[in-house]
Amino acid sequence: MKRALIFGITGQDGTYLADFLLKKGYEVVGTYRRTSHKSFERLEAFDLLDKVELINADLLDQISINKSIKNTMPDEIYNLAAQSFVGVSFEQPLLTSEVTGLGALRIFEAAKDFCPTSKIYQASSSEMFGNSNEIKTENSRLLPASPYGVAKVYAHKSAQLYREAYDMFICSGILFNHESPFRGLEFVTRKITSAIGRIKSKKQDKLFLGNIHAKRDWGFAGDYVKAMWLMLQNNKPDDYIISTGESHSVEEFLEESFEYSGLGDWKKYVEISDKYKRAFDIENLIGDYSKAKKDLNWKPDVSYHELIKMMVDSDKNF
Ligand code: NAP
Ligand code: G4F
Repeated sequence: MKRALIFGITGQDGTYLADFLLKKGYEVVGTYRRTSHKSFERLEAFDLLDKVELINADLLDQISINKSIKNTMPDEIYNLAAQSFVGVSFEQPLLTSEVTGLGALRIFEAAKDFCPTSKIYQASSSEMFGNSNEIKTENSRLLPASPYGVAKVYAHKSAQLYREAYDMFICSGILFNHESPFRGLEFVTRKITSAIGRIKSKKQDKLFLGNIHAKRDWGFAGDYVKAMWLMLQNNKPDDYIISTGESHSVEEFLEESFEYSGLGDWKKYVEISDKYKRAFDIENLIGDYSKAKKDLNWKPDVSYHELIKMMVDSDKNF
C-alpha cells in the first residue's frame, strides 16, 4: 500500500486529494496546525476524520516538518500548505513569504535529508505569471503581481533547483483558480455563492466586492487534485499547467450565479467597495493545459457553468 503525506490536508485541495487518494487505496497522513479551534470541518464533511492519520506540523517550523517526514517515510509528499489568500499577502507579506515561499523549501530540505526517494508535488500557481495578455504555458514569463505570487515563484524555482541539483522527483503543478463548495469563504466565487444563499434566506441584503472586471480561468478542485496525482505517476518529474482554457470575469460569474439562483439581477444586491480592491491586481488569467493533456491524459471534466450550479446549489441554505 502506498503512503502519502499531505501538508495542508485541512484546506480545500487537501480534503479533495485525501478523498481521492483513499479511494485509490493509499494510506493517507496529513498535517494540521495547532490552533485554539481545529479546522477539521472539511474533513468531517467528507467523512474522512477517522480514515486519515493527522499529525501536527507547521511550515514555519523545520523541526515539525523533519519529524513528519522521518516518522512517515512517505512514497509521495503533496505540499498544499500555504497562506493562500492573495489579498492578505499585501497585508502580511513577510508571513506569506515565510509560509508559502520558505515553507516549501523547508519541505524539500527535509525530504532530501530524510526521505530522498519520496516523489513530491509542489502547489505552484497561475498567480506567478502576473499581468500579461497571452494564454499562459509552462514557458511563459513569471512576473508576479503580489507578495503571494513572489513567494510562489520562490517555491517554484526551489522545486526546479532541487529536481536538477539533487535529482529529486519534484513536480510543480501550475494550477489556475479552482473552486468548489468547500472553497474558503473569502475567495470571490464562494463569497458570491454563500452571499446568494444568505440573501435568499434574508440573513444578508448586500454583497460588497472589489474589482469585478478581473477575469480568471476557473475550474473545479475535484478535477485538479487528480492532475496532482497523475504528475507523480509519470515516469519523469516536470511542471504542468492545469487550467480549463477559458476565462470569465467576476461580473460574468455574478450574472450567471444570481440568475441561476432565482434572485435575478445581481446589480440590485452588489456594491463596489475600495476595501476589497488590491494594491495591484491581475486583470486576466487563462492557461493552456495541452502539455498535461498530452503527457498525463488529463482534462477538466466539470465546466464553468456546472461549477456555478454546483456551488449555488450547495450554498442554498448557507
Ligand atoms: P487553502 O484552502 O487555503 O488551504 C491551505 C492549507 O494550508 C490549509 O490546510 C492550511 O491550514 C494550511 N496552512 C496554512 N498555513 C500553514 C502553516 N503555517 N503551516 C502548515 N499549514 C498551513 O488552499 P487551497 O485552495 O486548498 O490551495 C492548496 C494549495 O494550492 C495552496 O498552496 C495554494 O496556494 C495553491 N493554489 C491554489 C489554487 C486555487 O485556486 N485553489 C490555485 C493555485 C495554487 P489551516 O486549515 O490550519 O488554515
Ligand atoms: O478569488 P480570489 O481572491 O482569487 P485569486 O486572487 O485569483 O487567487 C486564487 O487563485 C490563485 C491562482 O491564480 C491561487 F494561487 C490563490 O491561492 C487563490 O486561490 O480573487 C479573484 C479575483 C481577483 O481579481 C480579485 O481582485 O476576484 C477579484 N475580486 C473582486 N472582488 C475579489 C473581490 N476577490 C476577493 N477575494 N474578494 C472580493 O470581494
